[in-house]
Amino acid sequence: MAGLRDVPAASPERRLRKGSAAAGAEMDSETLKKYSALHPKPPGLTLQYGTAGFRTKAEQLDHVMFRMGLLAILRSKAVASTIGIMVTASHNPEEDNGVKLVDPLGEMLHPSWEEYATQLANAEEQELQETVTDICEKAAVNQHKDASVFIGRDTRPSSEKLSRSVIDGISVLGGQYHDYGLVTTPQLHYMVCCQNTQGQYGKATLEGYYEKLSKAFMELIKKSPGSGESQRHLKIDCANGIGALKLSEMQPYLPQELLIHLYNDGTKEKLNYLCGADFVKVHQKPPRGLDMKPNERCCSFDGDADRIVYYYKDETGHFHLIDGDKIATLISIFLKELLAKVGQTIKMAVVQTAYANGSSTRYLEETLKVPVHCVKTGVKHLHHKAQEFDVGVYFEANGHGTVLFSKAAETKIRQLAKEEKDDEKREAAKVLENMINLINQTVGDAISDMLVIEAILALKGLSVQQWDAIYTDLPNRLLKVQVTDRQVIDTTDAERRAVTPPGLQEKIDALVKKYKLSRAFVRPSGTEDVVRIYAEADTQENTDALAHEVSLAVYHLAGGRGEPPQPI
Ligand code: 16G
Ligand code: ZN
Repeated sequence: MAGLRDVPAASPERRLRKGSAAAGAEMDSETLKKYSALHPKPPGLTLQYGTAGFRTKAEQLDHVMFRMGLLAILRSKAVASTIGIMVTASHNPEEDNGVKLVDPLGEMLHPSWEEYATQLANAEEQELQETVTDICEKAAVNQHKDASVFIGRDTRPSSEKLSRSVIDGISVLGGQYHDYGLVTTPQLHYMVCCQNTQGQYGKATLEGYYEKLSKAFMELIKKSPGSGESQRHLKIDCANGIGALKLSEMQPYLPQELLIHLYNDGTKEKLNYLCGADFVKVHQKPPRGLDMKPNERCCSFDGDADRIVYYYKDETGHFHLIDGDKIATLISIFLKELLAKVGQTIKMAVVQTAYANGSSTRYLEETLKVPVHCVKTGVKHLHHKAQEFDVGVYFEANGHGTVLFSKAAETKIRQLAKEEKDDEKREAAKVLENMINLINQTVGDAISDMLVIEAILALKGLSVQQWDAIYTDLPNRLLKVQVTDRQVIDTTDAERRAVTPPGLQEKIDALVKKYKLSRAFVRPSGTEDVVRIYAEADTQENTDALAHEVSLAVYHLAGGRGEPPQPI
């Protein structure tokens, strides 16, 4: 693979290895059998490649890892590019693990291949060879092509061994691989993108990542009022995960102006336990292990550092969460002003899911006058939609998001930053150019998002309270209900309406009508065996009542299991 030779092989973590079988040779079925026997599939166990890949208890995943190593090679041959494999279960408990594949430009695995992933993971031992052959035929895999895979893993105790199983799978099919070891999920996405764009996106090393981001950040904050004099402090809850490790590595690259203080760095407590972005968002309370003084700016990463939420405590001790919706709003305000200054017809839109707080959607549409689009839950849906615009800002309320710039918009901005004669326009274009360099366009990235937010707050001279006050969140409640088969719930309109079971949507409509500023929807979870219920209304009391009534409707109309849901 031509691109592989372009990458410097100097850094210590870079070891390009060749698998056992000769690259390009037909698969040797005896070798496959032999290696597969070392990673036996528990008979009868079936798993599905869901919204975030495979995810379950770590001890059930050995065969899945081996087989995803095989699949990554097939995918790499099919698209003649480097493919990424990340071993992580993100915000799930430490005992879980998971795996997801990364496509050539750093995107999530193409949906047509999710099905192959599921087939391969579920094939019984004696069907494995046939399944591989079948995928090769269906996906027109040219077995004679070279293959290359980048591997990364989070800090879970099970991750190292599982990533070795991935390598076994890769080796059987004779591909080249590079094991980056411990990296955040977005760092691996970044590496894959750098590799496949021949370095245009940056250098495919951790150093390259730190240098690219810190340079853009420094360029940005140079222009902030009081730069060089004041120091900005930020407390970061690292969920006892990989974020702590990678932020400490990055610290020497960061300017004096930003002082980050790391908490929950994984040296004492368990990953994601009572901390991290998911915990803070779901429970709407501070993580354990982070002492918060009034009005201090704090944030939480999740276990693999692809989500971030901010928060603070006011003088009365009241906790204020600043979630993905408010992050998207801050970024949109900032970008919109700059785009207006450069005076080009560069169109911006925001992409959200049904979980976005109604106040955020209203603010974006009515006050900021930015088009908002709603898509199904899951990063790939948001990412895909955001690609339709010159500038596509996407965030899930849970804190996963980024900004995508179209090739045309990026070229225009870089050109203006270099050649524009009008000083004000040129300066605005330069800021935009640095934003492009700072944001990780491959996927939501807690480190990159944090730097984007810190730069915007510094440049606009905004405190965390002022940011929070842009709009007031509507009270909201998220519940879950267990049913016999969650697939009896089918939804439409970006999951905002239930099509089945019959009568459920009519019931929800009637309940919603009882309250002011109210909204509710239900959807089967893509990661847990539950149905999720979301409600919002004018007061917390009404919201909780509505959420409870909707959960009862789901319980009765969709085959609830166990005890009926209790009032909140
Ligand atoms: C996964 C998704 C996340 C989504 C969540 C919903 C990716 C990488 N992650 O974590 O975007 O918000 O699932 O979970 O796509 P749920 O279907 O269980 O509600
Ligand atoms: Zn995550």
